[in-house]
Amino acid sequence: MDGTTTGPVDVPAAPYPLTLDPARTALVIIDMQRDFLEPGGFGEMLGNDVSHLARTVEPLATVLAAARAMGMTVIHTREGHRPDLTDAPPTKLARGNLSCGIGDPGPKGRVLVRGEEGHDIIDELYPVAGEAVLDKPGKGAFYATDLELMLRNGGITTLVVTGVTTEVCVHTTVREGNDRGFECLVLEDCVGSYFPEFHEVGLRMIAAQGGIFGWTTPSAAFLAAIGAPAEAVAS
Ligand code: TIU
Repeated sequence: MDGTTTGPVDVPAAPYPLTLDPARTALVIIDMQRDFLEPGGFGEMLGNDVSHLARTVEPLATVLAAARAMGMTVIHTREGHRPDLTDAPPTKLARGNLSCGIGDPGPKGRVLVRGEEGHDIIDELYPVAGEAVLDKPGKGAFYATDLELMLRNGGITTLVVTGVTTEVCVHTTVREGNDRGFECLVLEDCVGSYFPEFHEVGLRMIAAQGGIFGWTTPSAAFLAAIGAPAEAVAS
């Protein structure tokens, strides 16, 4: 952290304010990949309307710019598999009875395969040097990855979770993080679902019961609380 904020801050959130220390907080960006966000990708092949996810890009780009300006830890994840698919459960490969599924050639290369165009992160949020890019075979970012090790080694206690999709990979990651003792704050406008109703209920599920899995808040509330530099927020 080389930012303007020192020490813990209170972030207005549901179900109650979350105290976090930006120096011990990681911005986690889940699966903002072409395969999920762009027409012709895996998300659309599953029968989804990808336009529902587009609204997350601009606010997330603002949060990412602020995190970079403040020197906050940033971690990007990508869901996908080795080219030989040895890390993909046969059940996952078979799911959906798709004519073009995981590993098959599609318009953006082999679907959800590492190294292929569709598997990579969209240009607007592309990682820069110093930001971890974590390849995960499952929905959760902790399963079969070294994320927990990286976070513990970095002294991270709080995750600001963003990305897609709200009720699938975001939810799974928040649940996994919560069980491991990390405080998880989900930025409401920086997560999205192909199903608006799942998005709404997914957010409510996180904050219900006194914050059973974590907290939720709009990105503007988070940025104001951490004292994000105005030029980063405006860019
Ligand atoms: N299909 C769906 O909603 N999501 C996924 O398959 N992966 C993620 O959420 N990243």
